[in-house]
Amino acid sequence: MKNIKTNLEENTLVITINRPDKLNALNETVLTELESIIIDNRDKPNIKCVIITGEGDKAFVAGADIKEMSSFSSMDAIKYSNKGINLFNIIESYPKPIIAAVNGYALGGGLELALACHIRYISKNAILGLPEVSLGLIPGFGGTQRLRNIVGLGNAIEIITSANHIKSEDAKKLGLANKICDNVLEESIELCKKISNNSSTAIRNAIQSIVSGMNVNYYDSFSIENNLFSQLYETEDSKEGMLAFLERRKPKFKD
Ligand code: DAK
Repeated sequence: MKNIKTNLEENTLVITINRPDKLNALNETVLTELESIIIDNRDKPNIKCVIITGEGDKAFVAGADIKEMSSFSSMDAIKYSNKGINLFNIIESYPKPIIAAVNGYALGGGLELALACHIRYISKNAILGLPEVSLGLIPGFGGTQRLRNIVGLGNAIEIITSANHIKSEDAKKLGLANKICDNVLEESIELCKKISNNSSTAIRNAIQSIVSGMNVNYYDSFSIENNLFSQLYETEDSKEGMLAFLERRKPKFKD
């Protein structure tokens, strides 16, 4: 891999976007490599959580690669756009929790990537924003929709139309960040360890219920939840989880 590094921290796969001299901007190679790693690890039972972060302490991802984008033909633009949209949808619907460990700038496509992740832990020096309108563009990887879902209509319109840089405290207040961290990677790994103690099958169904529920009518979403809930009664994990509670011991999930 040219622009991505990976390492395993117990059951957590840490993916680091590695272009620090370009503030980890997303070029086509990064998107291709990220997609391949995400897909390859989807069904590996030893991997229970994924963290995406950026190399260095200055940036998570400073956006789509403006230099690369500026020389696109319209065919290139469609290819790039499809690649990004497809990848971010895969991330959002991934069966394992994906945490964005935001260590500095998360701008444009970088914030869109973090918004597609399930959880956002950010460093104190993090700066978030969708400045595309200042380049004569709009967010194109699903950011308009995901931002609105997370911060609400008024906040989303203000953030996108102003192209404001949002500091960590404000990001937390807006609900853009789950937590401001002293050491964002360490604290993300700690969270993953906690998550890994729980049943992976139940976690998979919970994420599916939450994410698919967003795309249907409110009352239909309860049927999705109901189906995913009842399916779990056929798993060893649910039997073990409830038995362990009754026997006052820690469960041993098989996944
Ligand atoms: N792309 C390419 N290179 C970048 C970059 C980026 N987004 N951000 C930074 N760099 C590069 C700089 O060019 C510089 O490279 P050299 O000149 O040293 O070779 C290096 O990283 C260091 O950056 P600076 O020298 O600028 O560092 P500073 O500390 O002075 O400033 C900064 C940091 C983050 C404030 C600044 O670099 C900056 O404003 N960067 C651009 C941020 C930005 O505008 N991001 C949004 C990009 S647009 C779509 C899909 C997606 C998108 C749109 C449509 N469709 C499918 C339709 C998404 C668009 C975007 O993300």
